[in-house]
Amino acid sequence: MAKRQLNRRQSWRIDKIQGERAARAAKRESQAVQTLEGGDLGPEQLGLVIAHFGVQVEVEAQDGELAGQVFRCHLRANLPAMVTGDRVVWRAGNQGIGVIVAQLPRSTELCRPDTRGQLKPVAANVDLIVIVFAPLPEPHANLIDRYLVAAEHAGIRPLLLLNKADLIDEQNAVALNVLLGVYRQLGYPVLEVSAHQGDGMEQLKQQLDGHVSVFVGQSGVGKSSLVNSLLPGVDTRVGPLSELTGKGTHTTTTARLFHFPGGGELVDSPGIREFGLVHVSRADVEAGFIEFHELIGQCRFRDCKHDREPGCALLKALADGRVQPQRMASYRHILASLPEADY
Ligand SMILES: Nc1nc2c(ncn2[C@@H]2O[C@H](COP(=O)(O)OP(=O)(O)O)[C@@H](O)[C@H]2O)c(=O)[nH]1
Ligand SMILES: [Mg+2]
Ligand SMILES: [Zn+2]
Repeated sequence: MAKRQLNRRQSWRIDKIQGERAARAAKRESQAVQTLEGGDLGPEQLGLVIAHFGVQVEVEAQDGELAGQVFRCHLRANLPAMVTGDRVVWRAGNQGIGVIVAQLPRSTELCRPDTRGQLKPVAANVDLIVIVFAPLPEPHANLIDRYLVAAEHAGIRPLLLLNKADLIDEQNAVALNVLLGVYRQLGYPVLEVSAHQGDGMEQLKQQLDGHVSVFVGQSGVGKSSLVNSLLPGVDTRVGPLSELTGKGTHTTTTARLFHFPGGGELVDSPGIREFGLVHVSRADVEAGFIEFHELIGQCRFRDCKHDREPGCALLKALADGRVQPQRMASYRHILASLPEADY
């Protein structure tokens, strides 16, 4: 079915209404902050944003006697937008409501395009991308390579996780070993687990400890099963902990931060699990193939497309076996899928 197109007048009205709504929300917000600031505020302390709803966020106290407790917080005007995973300085007000006074620098940002195609951060300070695949649905090396490019682009370390190890049989074992071998040879950490049978789950917990992780991968590989097994008794679909004050400003969370009982944090939302390759250039794709790093810049022609040019360092490495054919094919496939303008 074709999407109903809004005409210009309708879109203009919607934009206008949304603009007015945002202005009213901002006004309420600054009044709320003023009221809080007028009262007794606690000392400045460190906090972790565990969820955000438009103009308000949920902050977990990181130090002092409040450590571990969760507070709804308003944002002081002039602060940048907050996302889940942000580390902040905040002050407690009365009735469990606080004010964020500063945002600490982010070590990483996971971005997604919004409805207008603009890249927006959705999570901050994630430092491990767990790329999940399984014997079934049949894994595609190309998809794994896309996630690796995305991870490299975001500056976040990847972990390759083969789930459903209980489904490895005589039929698929050889192909799976070849696939895993490609990534082990490149030096990527690879783990085999079964969310159902529990094999390898202890090693996985050890790998997650001390990190802020996201789980990504195609539908059906067992991400929900893994997360449920690692977070027993937690409903990851839950939105806000409580109804927030702002009437009519019902906004759903884009991501929420959870603590693994075995150590480490998970940032999770359906959107993040679908995190893929967005808005990368040819150079980004090349940078995402770690075995190319020492080869880029070594070709005879500076604008070499590594296609059939003489003196191409990548083609030579391919012929010598230093670049694996499957990875070269994957590289070409990803490049071919980029919009023309990104070349
Ligand atoms: N055999 C087997 N099946 C699994 C395992 N983990 C998940 N599944 C099954 O795979 C299917 C998809 O799992 P789900 O967690 O919904 O995957 P998601 O789409 O990535 O979130 C479900 O039928 C699960 O029961 C596993 O370790 N072994
Ligand atoms: Mg799922
Ligand atoms: Zn070349």
